[in-house]
Amino acid sequence: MAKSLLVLNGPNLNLLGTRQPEVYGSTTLSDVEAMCRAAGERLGLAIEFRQSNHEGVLVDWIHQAKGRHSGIVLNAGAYTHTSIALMDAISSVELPVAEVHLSNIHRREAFRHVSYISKVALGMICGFGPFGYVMSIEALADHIGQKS
Ligand code: DHK
Repeated sequence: MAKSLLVLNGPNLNLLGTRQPEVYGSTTLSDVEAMCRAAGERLGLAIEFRQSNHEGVLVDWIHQAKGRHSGIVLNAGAYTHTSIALMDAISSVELPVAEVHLSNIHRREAFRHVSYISKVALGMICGFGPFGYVMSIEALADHIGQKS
């Protein structure tokens, strides 16, 4: 069976395309999903793509990823900067996590410079818009030894 990655999106990312386009661009979340699926196909990886506005739901999905997926691409939205629960969930499942942000969080408000996810992620990509998701998938594919 093909290896798979979970691509997980947090709060407000369902509004991509119309939400502050000057910050997040005009690409919709379904466009991002299509880009992820194309990258997965190219690399021989199945992609499960999800979004929730609820912290506990994201925690549940991270738990369920253990044994089902080989890694997680995570844009936790604003929970990036607040959620010890998400950080602990990632530590608990011991899966490689690629943290991604559309915007460059270090060019923005000081409260966005702190990431609880970065403390447990394999690495982080930010500031390259939706292409960051593709880079994250490639980075995880390389990490888990997946050859296309
Ligand atoms: C998305 C959000 O919703 C913000 O809360 C983060 C991140 C940045 C992004 O750039 O994708 O601060």
